[in-house]
Amino acid sequence: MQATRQWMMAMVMTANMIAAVGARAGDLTPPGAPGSTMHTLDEIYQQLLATRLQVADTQQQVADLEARLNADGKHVTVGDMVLIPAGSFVMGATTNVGHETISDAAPQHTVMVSAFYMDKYEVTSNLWAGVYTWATNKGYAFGTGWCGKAATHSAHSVDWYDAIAWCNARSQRDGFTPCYTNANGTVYTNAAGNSFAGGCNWAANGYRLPTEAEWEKAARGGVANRRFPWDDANTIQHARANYYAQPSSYTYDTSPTTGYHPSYNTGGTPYTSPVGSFAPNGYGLYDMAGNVFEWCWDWYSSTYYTSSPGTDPAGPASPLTYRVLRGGSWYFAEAYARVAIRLNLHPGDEYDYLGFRCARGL
Ligand SMILES: [Ca+2]
Repeated sequence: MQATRQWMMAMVMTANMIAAVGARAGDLTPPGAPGSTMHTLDEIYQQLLATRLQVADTQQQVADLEARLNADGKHVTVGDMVLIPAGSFVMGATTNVGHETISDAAPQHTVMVSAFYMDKYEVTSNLWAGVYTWATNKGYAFGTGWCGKAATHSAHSVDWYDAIAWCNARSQRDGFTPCYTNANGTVYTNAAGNSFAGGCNWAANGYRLPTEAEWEKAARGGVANRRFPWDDANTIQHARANYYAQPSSYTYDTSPTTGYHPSYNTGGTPYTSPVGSFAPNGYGLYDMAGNVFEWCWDWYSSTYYTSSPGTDPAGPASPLTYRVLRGGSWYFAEAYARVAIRLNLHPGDEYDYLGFRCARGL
């Protein structure tokens, strides 16, 4: 509490200092030289620096408390993110539910994943647009951008490069450390050229794409040996997700309605749904099956599971051709909504069935 009070006092002092030199919030260059009752730029800088450190301290305290609450079995959410607790899970095609032959999702293997935050929802068109505007005003550059059927629907037609630059912008806008850096260590802000030769700073606390292992752990919702993100059945219906139903082709599709989801196949494609239109999974995450596919960080290798590390795997290290996407979509059949299924596309590809959601380290 004392740290919070100090932080609030610092904020008031800082606001007073800015007012004293006639500068506006967000504009720390005062008009003219400081007078006898004014603070110098250096003084303002020092105070802001102290405030920033106090904010970081408060964020750490919040993270510590969240971890303790989670250890006590509480369901912790931070804004629109959920804390996925540290722990092991069995990754890969679930063999005990029958005909689950997914050659590139074998063998099943146990993976330890450190705690992380995950967006409850796919990034919406509204969230994308807000960060996008902020980012382009700060010098970020994107490729062809994005589309969204409505403000609360998923952003789609986002390529992988734009997605990671957008993650950096969201981090900077919200006061976190960006994760994606260029080869020279600078923040990755230029996705217009569809190239990325840098890496991910996993220790940074900013927004980023989940790894494939993080995504699958999150999708399984804390429940083992299930085909879909829910824990009470190994079947799927339109009541649970937005996908292309073919109950005559798949025994595990018991939907009474076939084809596109009847509630959303209007107004032209894409037939996305407002995020969160269906029940969440055990971690409180929505649309982990269907609506739009979601980009992951990892390069795609069909044989990765035969050699992936047991702790926090992040995909093949060497540059390959395709990046992983997960979770099915309004346009794809039920088989692609399974938690273990792995798809891949070129990172420059963009489709109206493909979006993403963010993870964030603690
Ligand atoms: Ca999805």
